[in-house]
Amino acid sequence: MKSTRRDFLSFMGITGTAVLAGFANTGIAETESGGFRPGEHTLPELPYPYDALEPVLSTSILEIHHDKHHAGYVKGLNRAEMKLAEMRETGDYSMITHWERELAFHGSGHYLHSLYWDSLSPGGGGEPSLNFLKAINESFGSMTHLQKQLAAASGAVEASGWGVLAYHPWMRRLVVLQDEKHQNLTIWGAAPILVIDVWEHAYYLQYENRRMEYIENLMGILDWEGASKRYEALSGSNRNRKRQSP
Ligand code: MN3
Repeated sequence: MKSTRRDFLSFMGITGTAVLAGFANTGIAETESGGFRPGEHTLPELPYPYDALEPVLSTSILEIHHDKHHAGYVKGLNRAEMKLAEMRETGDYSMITHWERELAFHGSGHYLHSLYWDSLSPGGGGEPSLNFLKAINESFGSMTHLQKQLAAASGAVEASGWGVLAYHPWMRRLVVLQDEKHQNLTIWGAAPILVIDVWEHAYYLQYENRRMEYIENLMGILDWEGASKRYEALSGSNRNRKRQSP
C-alpha cells in the first residue's frame, strides 16, 4: 500500500487525535481493533518516482535510502516485535532491554522515514493551509521564523538524527525538536496513555532499592478506566477506518 498526499495532510490535521490517527501508509495486517499485527509491517512505496526529486536528491540516493535503509528498519521492527511476542509466550524477559531498544530504534526509523517521504514533494509542495499557517504563526511568529529554526535545529543535531516539526496534542501547539538517532527511546508519534515513574524519588523512601517491588505493588492501583478513556480518544478514528490490502 502506498502513501498518498492525502494521508500526509490528514496526518498533519491540527486536532490531537487526527495527528495520531491519520498516518496509515504502512503494512496490511490488521487486528480487530484496527492495529497492525506484530511482525507484519511492510515497506511503503515511495509516493513519487525515484528520480522525481532530482536535482535536489539524486535517483541513486533515493533508491538506496528507500530500498536498503528504510527497508532495513521495517525488517528490524518486525524482528523486534516477533522477539517480544516470543518473550510473552515463554515468560523469559532476560533480553527485554535489548529488544525494547531494537523496537524503539527500528520503529522510530520506520515511522520517520515514512513521514520523510511524505515531507518531500517534486517541485515543492505549495502553501500551508490557512489553519496550519495560523498555527505556525502562533507557535513561531511566522513561516520564516519556523523555517530558520527548523533549519538551524536540523543542522545542529549531534551525530545522526532528525529535525522534527511536531504537533503536540497536549500543549496544543507546534514545536521544533531535535531527534538524536531515531528514538531515544520512544517511537515518535506515540502518545502516552499510562505511565510509571521509576525515578528513585518515586519509591526510594519506602522501597529503597527494591524498584520491582514498587512496580509490582503499583500494578494493583493502575487506573485502567482512565487509560481506557485516553485510548478511546486517541484510537477512535482508526477503529472506524478500514485499510485497503495492496
Ligand atoms: Mn535515513
